[in-house]
Amino acid sequence: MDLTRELKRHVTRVERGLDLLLPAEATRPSRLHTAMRYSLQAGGKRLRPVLLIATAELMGANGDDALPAAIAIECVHTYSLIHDDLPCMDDDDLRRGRPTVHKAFDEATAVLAGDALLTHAFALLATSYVGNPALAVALTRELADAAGSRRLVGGQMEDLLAEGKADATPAELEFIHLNKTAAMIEASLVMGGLVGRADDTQVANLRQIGRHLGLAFQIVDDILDVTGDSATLGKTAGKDAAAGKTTYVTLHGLERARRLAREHTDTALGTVQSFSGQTDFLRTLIETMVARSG
Ligand code: GRG
Repeated sequence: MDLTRELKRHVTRVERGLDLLLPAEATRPSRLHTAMRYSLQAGGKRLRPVLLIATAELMGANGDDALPAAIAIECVHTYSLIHDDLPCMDDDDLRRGRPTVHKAFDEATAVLAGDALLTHAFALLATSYVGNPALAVALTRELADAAGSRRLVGGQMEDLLAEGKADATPAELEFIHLNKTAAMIEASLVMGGLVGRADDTQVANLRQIGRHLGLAFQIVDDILDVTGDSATLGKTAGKDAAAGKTTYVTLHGLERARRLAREHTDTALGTVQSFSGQTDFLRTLIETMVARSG
């Protein structure tokens, strides 16, 4: 299969959806809506929305029906990046290859743009799936769980608490990454499944894929922080070491970290095999997401 062409088809659909489903820059207050679009339209890789749409299509749904859910997850992901970059959190100047929102605008605007994106995500689910209330509720619950205090926000809290703590344990690190990173990847797959009317077993399998893919993705991110450069990454490299953070690389070394990433990827790919239908794109996408570590 031609991954590049298929990926382009998905990303084009997501970019079009972002433009269509976000308030226009001119909407009052224009500064806020401009900041929301500035961060969203800065050219992220769109992995989560593409995963969501690809999963819905794998389950036999029409990709357009999955688009509002895909935009909702990208809104939540982007809010988390904007807030993560703030001086009170990771304090970063560069994101998606451009100045972070608080650098390009100001801190208060960055906080508000993040708040507004998070809220907009749920408004999108409520309005776009109003014709299928059971689906609207299931999608809302999934996204709220993944983005909430036990998962994304909780993972970020423990990440901040672990900062400078050179003796974090593998179990602590796993909690952080299962929630800070894997939760949103898991939700992408599950929400795609829900749009495609997945049954309970299929949802459980999608969760399993998301969990292992999320961990592999984070291990690769830790590796790239050591081996990558800021220009290629579009964000500041070497930040983990500078912050004295425990990562998969500090805990296990580069070679074992690479091996662990491979193992989690293989588990994710193995579970994809449980789906009948056209799994080529999903399998290739998973490989691509974790192939960045070289
Ligand atoms: C502020 C509640 C809150 C959470 C922040 C997302 C996050 C949690 C922190 C960002 C730091 C980090 C390394 C997170 C791990 C997940 C990750 C690698 C995010 C970046 O995702 P990509 O590479 O980014 O898909 P793009 O820009 O391509 O969308």
